[in-house]
Amino acid sequence: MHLTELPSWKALWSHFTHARDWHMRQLFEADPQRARTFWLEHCGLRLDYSKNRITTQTMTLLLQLAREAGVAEGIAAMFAGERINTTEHRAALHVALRNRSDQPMRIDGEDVMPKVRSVLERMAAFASRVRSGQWLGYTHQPITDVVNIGIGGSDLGSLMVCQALRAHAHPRLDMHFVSSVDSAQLKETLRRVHAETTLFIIESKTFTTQETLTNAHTARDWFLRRAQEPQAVARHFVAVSTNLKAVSDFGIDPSNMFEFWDWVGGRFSLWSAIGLPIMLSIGEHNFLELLEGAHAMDLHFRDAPLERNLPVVLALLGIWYINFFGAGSHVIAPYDQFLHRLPAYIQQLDMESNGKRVTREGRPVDYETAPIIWGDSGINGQHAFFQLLHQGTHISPIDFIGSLDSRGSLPGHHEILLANMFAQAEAFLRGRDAAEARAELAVQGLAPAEVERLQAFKVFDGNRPSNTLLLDRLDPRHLGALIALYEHKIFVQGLVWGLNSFDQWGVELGKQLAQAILGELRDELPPAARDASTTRLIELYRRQRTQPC
Ligand code: G6Q
Repeated sequence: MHLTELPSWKALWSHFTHARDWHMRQLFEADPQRARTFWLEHCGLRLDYSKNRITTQTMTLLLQLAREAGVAEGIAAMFAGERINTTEHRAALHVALRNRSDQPMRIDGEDVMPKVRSVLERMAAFASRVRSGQWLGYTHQPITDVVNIGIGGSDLGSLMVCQALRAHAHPRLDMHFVSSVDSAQLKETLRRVHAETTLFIIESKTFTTQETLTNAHTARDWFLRRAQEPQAVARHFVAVSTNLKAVSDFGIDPSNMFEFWDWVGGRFSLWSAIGLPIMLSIGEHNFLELLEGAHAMDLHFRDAPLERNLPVVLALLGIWYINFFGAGSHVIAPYDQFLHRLPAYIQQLDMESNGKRVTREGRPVDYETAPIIWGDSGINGQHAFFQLLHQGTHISPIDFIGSLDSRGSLPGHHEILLANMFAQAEAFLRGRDAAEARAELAVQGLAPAEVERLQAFKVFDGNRPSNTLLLDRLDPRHLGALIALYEHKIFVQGLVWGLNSFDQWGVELGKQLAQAILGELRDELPPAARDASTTRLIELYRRQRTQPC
């Protein structure tokens, strides 16, 4: 049945006519157990979702929505290796990449686990040689720098995890990530490394991506100018791809290629060979811990009842705000400097998965889908964009993410960090009403007229929803669980909205047009008929190339 026809959807709308007027201050006053009721723990992750505009009745209706929308069946289909990516006729079986049990995982009857394990073993053997210093460059020196060349799903995951787990990084290996075709990034990186001791990893699922291949060719030319001998490439270039032919056409020995498969979506690929930079940086043991954490979350997601299922609950809360309150965006605010790339990572995961306007059947939706995901380090955000979150006209639910463990922190710092995180969540919940604002101003000894004039600016409505996610500690296992939590949350939302969360056709149009425009910028193609604005921009560039300003 169509989403908006479901009984639970209609019941939620009728429930919303009351819920929109609730203030969370009253919800907390009315129910002293609230912080216990709306609390879930699993895999070393604690979710406090009591600071939401919900009651138990709201959750009952949202869970009914999940049941009527077929969430349980969708989860089962994913784990069964069904081709749930219907536009590309592919399974989305990234859970197999971190299946640490001895159970098979099948696609069309074939158990994919033997090949998953075999690639993991090759990665581990290679990583161990590089890390131990056995793998030598063309001048017989150990590797000191790893440059990952890739973009989107072939960049963000490894970059985010390597930064998050910097405390576990190998002391000799400096990790660098080059994604942009703006040569500034590659130039800057090459300036900092030496050909003799640098390992390049070219990561591309398709091995056709313009930005990655351009950077890869430039890096190889740079390397050969220094090494002077083509055989040296084999000691310094490895590839991660699904496209063996394109990798060997590029000149990388197939024995230096680490494979993955079409059933691994780019943005879900850090668990595959795409995670090679992660394994090089943190080692096999820690990489397996990352997989273990994700696997624990997978089992929880597959087996826990919907009402105690962390990804399902987070997904339903999101739907409550997006579809009923009209919240167009969602903020990710990590209170951990090492997690500062997490918002960007989740941005791709969510917006590329559910930024869709037609259902799996190709029918336009008549409800909102993915919100705009944004965010940054929470402690920095407090001094910047949090103003809008507190007193602006938009309502953006916020995920506060922090860890309980202060080990590794300088004395006193971790408490200040957590105090701020808790205080912000409290402020978003309670706000400050006019009476409180007046009282605060009066204490400062201001004249009554001035108190009256200023109070309007000092009022905070509060009632702004947030989730608090606390990790026991930021380590490979907890990070694995955290990432898998978001992957599955997004999948559940896609299921409720009836979307295919695993394709990304929106990325295509710009790529095709860029190829055509490139031909014109280089005078290789005649000007095509296009809009006046684009034509003018192309002409401007071509003119200035012959007559620089
Ligand atoms: C991810 C997307 C996209 C992709 C990049 C790189 O899900 O499909 O971000 O990862 O476009 O693609 P290649 O790995 O094929 O170079």
